[in-house]
Amino acid sequence: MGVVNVTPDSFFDGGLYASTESAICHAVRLLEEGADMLDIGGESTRPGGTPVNAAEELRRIVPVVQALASRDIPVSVDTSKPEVMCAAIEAGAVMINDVNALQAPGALEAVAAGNVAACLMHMQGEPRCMQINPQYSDVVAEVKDFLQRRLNAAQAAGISLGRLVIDPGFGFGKTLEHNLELLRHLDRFADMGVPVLAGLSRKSMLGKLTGNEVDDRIHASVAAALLAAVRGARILRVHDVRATRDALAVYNALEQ
Ligand code: HH2
Repeated sequence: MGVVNVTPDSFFDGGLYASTESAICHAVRLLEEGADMLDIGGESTRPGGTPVNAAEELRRIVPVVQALASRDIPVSVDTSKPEVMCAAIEAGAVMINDVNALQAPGALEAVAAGNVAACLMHMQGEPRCMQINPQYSDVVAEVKDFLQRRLNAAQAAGISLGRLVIDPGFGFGKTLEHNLELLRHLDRFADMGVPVLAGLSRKSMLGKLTGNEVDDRIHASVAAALLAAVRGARILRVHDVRATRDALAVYNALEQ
């Protein structure tokens, strides 16, 4: 899954693809590099980020989603707002990627009615304050328990298991130790009966491990993506598609 942020402030690609044309061009480039699908975002969820309203999020993403979907490109939209979900589905998105796991009133209904796939992600707190002292007694068990409850809620709302994906939410209300513990035990999420998505690309945990700034985290990102794949992740949400594809080609050759 290639990431395209149509935002001025995303933590890595903020401002690079903020216009419709540049976002579409970047999306096409990521497909050429080997992405199977694209995740289009109109609001940064970085720690301390400022929320945007639905009208602005729609202005950013809808033309991009329409242009890509009209070329039969599988598009996911990264949003937590039910009205953005509805408009994204109308514009042709086939998946809603929600860092809030469809907890907003109306979100489950929007996905159920739209007959699309959904990624349910775990986050402790909210982006504005999630990195201030996150706490768990057993991070793997607690994140699994949350995701299981959200899978149950989604199914109760009429979204079949075959449409759902789970994500432990690396960096969303987690310390470096929490993130490492989740990556170490990612195979325990792969046992939950739905595909696991992992988003580690360029994240600050990789900066903490390497001492590198965000622009210099491609090697660490590829290593993290590959380790997630080895532990059962089925969807890798990445900014660097080509480099990740190359690493997967080596891994897949051994696994065949
Ligand atoms: N990470 C980000 C955004 N959305 N969705 C899922 N399912 N999993 C993730 O790990 C995830 C996500 C953060 O990355 P990015 O979109 O590049 O940054 P920003 O939120 O600043 O736009």
